[in-house]
Amino acid sequence: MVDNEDKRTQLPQSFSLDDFVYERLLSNNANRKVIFVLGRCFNLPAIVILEKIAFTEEQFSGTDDKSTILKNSSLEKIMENDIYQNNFCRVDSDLNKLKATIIYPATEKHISKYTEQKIYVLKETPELYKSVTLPCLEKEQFNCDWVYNILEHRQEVDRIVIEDLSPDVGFMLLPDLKWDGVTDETMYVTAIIMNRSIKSIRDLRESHLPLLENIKSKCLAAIKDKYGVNSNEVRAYFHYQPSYYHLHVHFNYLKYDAPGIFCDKAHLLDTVIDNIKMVPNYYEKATLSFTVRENDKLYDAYKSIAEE
Ligand code: G7M
Repeated sequence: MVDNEDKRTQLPQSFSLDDFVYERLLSNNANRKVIFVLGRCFNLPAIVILEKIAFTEEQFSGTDDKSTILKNSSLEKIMENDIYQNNFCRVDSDLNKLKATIIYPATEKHISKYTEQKIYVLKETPELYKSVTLPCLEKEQFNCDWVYNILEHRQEVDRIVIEDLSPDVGFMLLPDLKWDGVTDETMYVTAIIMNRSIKSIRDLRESHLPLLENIKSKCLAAIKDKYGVNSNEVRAYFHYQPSYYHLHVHFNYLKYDAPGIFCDKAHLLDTVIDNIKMVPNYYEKATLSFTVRENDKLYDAYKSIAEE
């Protein structure tokens, strides 16, 4: 399959999933109710990610009859026994939307990322970061054009929640691609920093504390303002390794188990700030563990070191 990293083909405005020719299932996550499907659109590879959306309280409490799930449903019985009954429930299609994310043209890296595969944990010393991780990510990392489109106000402009254009401590906060932007129960916004020279937490030093403190205080205030979520109900963290090597902070609603929140990948913003306050070059000296997928080039790179 061709790699489409340099092709900037866009889907036409009139695009519908009828234009998507199914090829194969990449993975199916029954817990998250998300499916990743590979196909082709206009002869180029495309990935469609379909996700069932969480319920909202308004779908039940709406005063307008039409807006409540229960008022417009029909039941199809599966079984009953004593006081127990199981049914399929059909609801108005407007109240039962799927979130559909489309990646087009999809690259080999995207296909690999969403393919079901084994994962392994690696321990990265500072030396291994310099000799193995850094050269590998410089060659293999995902393109960050979508990040620069945001920072240069070319895309997602109307989605920006708050921005601070300072080159040193500035950032833009906006809904993450993983969020539909309306379901409060799964609130997920991301702060992308203005400075283009910080790839990940590995690069963070004492001089970046004002940047981290600025992001923390302004983003938590903006989230409270816009979504009504208190700062003690927000999970603020980095990924290590991230998919995109331009520093950004994930913020989501604590009750929502967003993908990538586990200790093998997530580093709390507060902990990162504290570590740097205690040891100014903590992230230069620390051994950091993280997970890789079997098909990741980074896994190959570490495997070849182990075999030497
Ligand atoms: O794993 P990492 O820390 O690199 O996470 C990157 C985050 O950026 C993920 O949560 C993605 O869902 C999010 N993201 C990726 N893309 C391509 C976009 C995009 O085009 N727009 C927005 N708003 N978020 C994105």
